[in-house]
Amino acid sequence: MRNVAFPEIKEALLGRKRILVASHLRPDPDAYGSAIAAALWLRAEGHEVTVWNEDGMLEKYAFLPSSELVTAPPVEPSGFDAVLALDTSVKNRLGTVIDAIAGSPLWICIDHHKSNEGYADLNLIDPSRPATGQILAEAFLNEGITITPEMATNLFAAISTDTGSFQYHGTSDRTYEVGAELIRRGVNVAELSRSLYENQPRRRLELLKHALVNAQFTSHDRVASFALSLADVEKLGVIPEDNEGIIDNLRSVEGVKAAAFFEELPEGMVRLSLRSKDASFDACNLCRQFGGGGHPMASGARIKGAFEDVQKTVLSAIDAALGSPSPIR
Ligand SMILES: [Mn+2]
Repeated sequence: MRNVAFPEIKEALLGRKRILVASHLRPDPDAYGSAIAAALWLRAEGHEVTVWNEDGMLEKYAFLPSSELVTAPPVEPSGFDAVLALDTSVKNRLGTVIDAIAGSPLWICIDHHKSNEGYADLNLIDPSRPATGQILAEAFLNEGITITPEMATNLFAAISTDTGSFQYHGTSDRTYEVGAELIRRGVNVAELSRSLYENQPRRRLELLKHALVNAQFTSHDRVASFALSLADVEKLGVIPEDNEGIIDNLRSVEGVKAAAFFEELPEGMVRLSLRSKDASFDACNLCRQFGGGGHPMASGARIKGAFEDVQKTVLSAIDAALGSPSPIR
């Protein structure tokens, strides 16, 4: 694959009138924030910009400035001169967006997933950055591109959530510097953080209660996991977007190196979300064994099989990957 620097991408977009900006399904604020910030930049440059996400704009992130730019793709395909895919590790994570693109536009990808093999014509993939939003923010700063308060807020939301509020692996001095630059350009940190972190629906708390009561500790208490069956979903009345972040409560337990969340899906499928807290356990490698991928510290997979069987298989694969516990604790 060909990895390029941002100026080459900027150059390639010059003179391309209609640009589609897209990001991965089951979007998080990095997917949305990067897409909205990129769209605002491209609009300011005079392009005709469309922003699609398979899930449209989720209610819980609709507070992001200019969130109304994001829509679900239409059924009838449209043609574009270029497609800019953001935060999307494999093309099929764009979901129904792909079916809505007619013709063969120039494909550009900007992403920070280690597992991204570069499916676009021009790829800017930098796994050393903890969020796609940071790659974009640095690119804008380096190129002297005007970052409006709306763009800054979207980029800050992207970085804040992907780093667990500037905490996780990959958060560097540069991340804080970029954060500071964005604050100087108009981010209201307290207001944004309240919208991001202190605005959860009651349903989500019910799900958290369920997770805490049903958490299991295995592999000498180095693995914490919980399972959510279709029956549980029905009983609790939760919707998929409520799941986000629940797993972090399990990972936060002392001594836990890996946290797994198993979600039963219709038609004999199971969604695995896997988190690592220790560099010696690579969640991405583990998920790849099951056809998934992501980051070393946060990955996922969709696995076919009976709910209980998949849990057993995955937990024993994690156990094997962890090896024997060290005798000195
Ligand atoms: Mn991301």
